[in-house]
Amino acid sequence: MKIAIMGAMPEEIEPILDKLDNIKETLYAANRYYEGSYNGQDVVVAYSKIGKVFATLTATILIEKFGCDRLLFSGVAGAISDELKIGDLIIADGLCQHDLDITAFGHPFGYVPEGEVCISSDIQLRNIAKKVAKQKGLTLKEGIIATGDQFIANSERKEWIKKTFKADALEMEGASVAVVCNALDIPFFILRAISDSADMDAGFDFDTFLESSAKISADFILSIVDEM
Ligand code: 3QA
Repeated sequence: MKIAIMGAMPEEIEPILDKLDNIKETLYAANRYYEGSYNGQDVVVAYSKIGKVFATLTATILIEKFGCDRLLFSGVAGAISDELKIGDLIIADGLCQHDLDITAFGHPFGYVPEGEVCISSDIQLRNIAKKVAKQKGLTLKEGIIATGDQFIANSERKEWIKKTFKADALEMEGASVAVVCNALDIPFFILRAISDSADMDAGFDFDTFLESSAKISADFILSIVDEM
């Protein structure tokens, strides 16, 4: 088993890199990939850069070039559900693209022919995450994560995403990782800790809580690796 651990921003993977042994850095496709081991388990770590296109590229390379057969995403997200406060953890049971729109042809938001509105993450990995949360006495919400190439700092847009996709949190990479892993048949899951509430304070909150929330997510991911 070789596990890919992916984030979008440097802050999201730095707490993980700090814990790896024997790191080997490879430059490929204009990005850095870090092969190493965590408590004896082979892992490959990378941050993609922000957004769906970069995330798609990085997830594909982690699988196709580095031979990873599991993919875990760790990072931060904007909350939609009122239950989620800054620092809280959510795992995606399903992921959708809120900015995908060919509704002019009568299709639902988030859908293109031969695709699906919502892609499910791996049930076994989700169960491991729940077990780890229980052991640690942490609350872990399970729900739908909506992805799009927009930083949402607007309550109206947030409400629209909530209503349209029944989403609990939003970010900018998860659904593209889901598309890649689903197509290549690689078990994956997406974990996020809340950094903001996607409202008019989101920019400020994000800057304030990016580092602390990214660390919460990264620590949880490493406990999951231990449990796999
Ligand atoms: C936002 C990051 C992107 O990778 C998606 C954080 C947290 N809150 C969000 C929100 N809307 C959408 N996504 C999120 N991540 C990048 S913009 C800031 C870049 O600063 C999740 C996320 N409300 C870089 C310094 O200039």
